Formats: sequence, C-alpha cells, structure tokens
Amino acid sequence: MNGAENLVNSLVHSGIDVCFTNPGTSEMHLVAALDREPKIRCVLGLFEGVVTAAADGYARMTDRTACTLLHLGPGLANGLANLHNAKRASVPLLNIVGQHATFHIPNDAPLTSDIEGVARPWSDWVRTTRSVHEISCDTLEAIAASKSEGGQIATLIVPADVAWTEGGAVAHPLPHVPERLPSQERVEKAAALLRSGKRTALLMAGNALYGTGLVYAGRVASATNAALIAPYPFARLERGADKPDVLRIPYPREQAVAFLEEFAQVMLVGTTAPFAYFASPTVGPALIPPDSTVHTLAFPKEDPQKALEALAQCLDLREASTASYTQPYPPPPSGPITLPGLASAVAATLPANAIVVDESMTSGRGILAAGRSAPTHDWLANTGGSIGIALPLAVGAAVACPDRRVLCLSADGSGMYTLQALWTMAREGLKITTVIFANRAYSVLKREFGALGIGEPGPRARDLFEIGRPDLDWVSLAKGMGVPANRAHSLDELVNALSRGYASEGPTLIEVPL
Ligand SMILES: Cc1ncc(C[n+]2csc(CCOP(=O)(O)OP(=O)(O)O)c2C)c(N)n1
Repeated sequence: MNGAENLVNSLVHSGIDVCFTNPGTSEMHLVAALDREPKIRCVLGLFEGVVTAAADGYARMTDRTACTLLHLGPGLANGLANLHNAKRASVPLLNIVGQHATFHIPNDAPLTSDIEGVARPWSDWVRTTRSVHEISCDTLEAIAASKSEGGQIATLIVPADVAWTEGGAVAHPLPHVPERLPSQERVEKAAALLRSGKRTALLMAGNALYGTGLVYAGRVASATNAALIAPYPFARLERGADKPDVLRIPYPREQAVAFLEEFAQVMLVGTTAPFAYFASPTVGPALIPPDSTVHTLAFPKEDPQKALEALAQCLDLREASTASYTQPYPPPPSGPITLPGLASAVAATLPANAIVVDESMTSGRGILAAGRSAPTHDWLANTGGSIGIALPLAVGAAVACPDRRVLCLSADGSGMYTLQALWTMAREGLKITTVIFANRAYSVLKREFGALGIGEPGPRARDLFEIGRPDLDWVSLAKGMGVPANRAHSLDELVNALSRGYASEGPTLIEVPL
C-alpha cells in the first residue's frame, strides 16, 4: 500500500463515499488509488469553483463531510470563492490538495506556490502531510476537524512523493467530538425573556432551520408567540405548507431595518447579530434596533438544535403542543411573465420533497415566501455573498439526494460564474431543473449604486451593470453542455416547462427572458 492508497482507505473507513474533483499530474497517484476503490464515487467538475460548491451542496444535504481533490495552489485558488461560501455555511468539508514531490519544490517548477498560504484564509485546519507513516492519521485528523465546531473546512496538502511511497498503515477513525451546548443559565434567561410577553424573534441558523431543530423551534414559537426568523444568508431551510414558517430578513438594508423594528427582543440561536452586507457613508450598518434586547441562546459553534430542545424543555413544552401549519396549495398562474407570477409558478409546481437552490437575486425575491404553501422542501441559499454558487450547489445536492428533485434558480449574471456545472449535471444524469432569470443585467449593482447616494450612474458605469450586447443564449449554452433547454415567454410556458423538467430523468434548463 502506498501513501495515496492509505489516504483513500482512510476516507473509506470514515464513511466518505463521494469525491468532487478536478485533478492534475501531482494528484495522479491519488487518482490511481481512487480508480481502484469502487466505494468512492468520483464526480468531475470542469472548474474548481464547481467542485467546491458541489461539495458544499453535498455536505448541506447530508450533514456529512464532503471531500474535494484539487490540483496544487492554482486549483485550490480557483475554488476559493465557493469555499468562502462553504465556510460561511459551516459545512464539514475536506479538501485534499496535491503538492509537488518534496524534493521538487526547491526547483520552483511552473506550478509551484505557497499552498498553505492559499488555503489558510478559507480553511479552519491546514496541514501538509510529511510522510507515508503520517498520512492516515493526518487524513483522519482532517476529517475530525471538518466535523468539529459545527462544521469546518479542513485542507490536507499531499506531496506527490508521500503519495507514491510504499508503507504506513490505516489508523482508526477518531472518536466523534460531541457538539458544544449552551449553558443552562443562557437557556433559562431565554425562557424568562420569552415569558415576558414582549415581541420576540428567534434568529436561527444551522440545524435550527430544518429537521428536529425546526420542530422544537415551531413548538417554542406556537407556545410563546415568538416569530421564527433567519438571516438573509442561510445555509438550509426546511419549508412548506406543513412546516413552521420562518421569515427571512430581507437583503436591502432599509427593508431589513423595517422588518426587525417590531421586535423588542431578538434571541440568537447559532448565529451572531446581523449587519448590512456593506457599510455606507450615510447610514449605519446595524440592522437590529438599538433599544432591542439581544440575547444569545447559542453561539455559532454551539448546537442550535440542542439549544432549542433545551429551551423547549425549560418552557415545559411537550409534543402535544405542536401546532398544525397546513396551508392551501396555490393554483398555477398564467399570463405574461411578472416577478410575482414567477414566484407563484415555482410554488404551484414544486414537487413534494424537492430541494430548491436559490441564487435568483433580484428576480426571485418573492419566491421563498410563495413557497410557504408548497409541499415540504429544502431551500439552500448563498451564505457568503460570493456569487456563482447555485448551479454547482445543485450538483452537490442532487448527488447527495438522488431520489429528490432539485430546482436550481439562478440569475443570469451569477449563473455565468460556474456554468460548467451544467456539464456535470449532464454527465452524472442529475435530476436538476435549472431556471435562468435572464434580465441581461447586474440589476442589484444598479440598486446598490443608487443606495450609496452618489448620484445617477454615467454611461461608463451603466455599461458595467449591463450584461447584454451580446445577449447570452442560455438555451445554446445548456445544449452545448448536454442539457436539454428551452425558453419560457409566459407563465403558462414556464409552468409547462417546469412540469416537464420534474418529469425528466436528467437535467433540463429553462431560460426566462425578463
Ligand atoms: C464572486 C463575486 N464577484 C462579484 C460580486 C459582485 N456582485 C454582486 S451582485 C453582482 C451581479 C449580480 O447579477 P445577477 O446575478 O445577474 O443578478 P441580478 O442582480 O441581475 O438580479 C455582482 C457582480 C460578488 N458578489 N461575488
């Protein structure tokens, strides 16, 4: 067994069964080891930004460590923007990054760079493995690091000569480190604040927003009349007519301030107090009113689900007090395309148990709310504001959940960053229906320019916010990568195309010109 086989065996022993990758020469012994290991499915992305976001989507949907294999510093660097989003999502993610053979590094061959330096800002744990005798322990430590603190990025750098050297043995997986819990004092204070009768919001993140966490949150909300809210950049939210409604803080600063104004108390569950995405010369970035009481029930590295469970117990809430949330399903809309109409079309056609991946930006601001009355689904959003996540995030979600339909909503500007994901969708036969909102603009940037109070953009600035001339032909782009595609010019056409997409055995794409 060589170092590469040792590493791959260590992955298998830890339950890792998928590797999202774009490899190169320095990773060939790892590729050869993966070639001989049928328990790991290798998924090729044609750009590393696809690879890291696909791993993020996989981890969000499985709550298990997602694995990437990347080529040296440049390969990792290409994946960093979406690694930034994954870090902000607090997902467990292991990057394996190849390195030149140790004796070759001083030769300063063309692909040489400071890989640890590239990795560090977006990794919680970084190590270069030094020998075939350490590679298994290092791999297992990296996996353990990825699973700790509520989900972290671990980057293990593997020199080619460590990978090809014979020797070493597979170590035992490290014991699971239990999640951190909030102190009883904080739980009791939260219960006392909720009993005060003041208008309260539970601002939740992580596993408070789905599964058992959301069940406890719903129980607390219906017993105390607290509102359940989520930051604009959330990782995963379970939605649907039979789920407690969680309201999202709007993106535009003034709308976020107005939204939060009604709450005399804000309780933080696995997150910190929210601020505007950007500062401005004229208005402050705080979103929560200065006279509100802010109480942290669970800090970001603590387990939000366990915190809500403890809170429900402290409030003496039993299962019987679970409310029913049933909403009527809406009828499909028809007529010309409008933004509210788009939202209704998505909500009316969404299949049960779907996963919605959303980077629809300014065109899709009403869709999450409309989905309230759709069948149960999961919603994945952009957590770090680094655009170009939706298409590859959908790839990872579809690989993680092959029995579920994935709806990928992307604005045209954001979609162009990682459109290579379409090829992976086709290659892997993933059941993803992608909708591109083709407004031929960076619309949000026009609004941001206006909101900064620096006057009207001149022609050169306006040119930077338009992405027409030439118009992108998404139908041809998709077909060129093996994804059947068409254009919807009305809500009726969109409803039909969505229904056809959900019935398809592979990916489809719908361009909606706006
Ligand atoms: C990686 C990255 N590059 C650039 C930006 C800056 N940026 C924010 S929004 C945006 C344009 C979004 O346009 P589009 O996705 O078409 O959505 P629209 O605003 O038109 O709805 C850009 C370039 C960013 N957030 N992330």
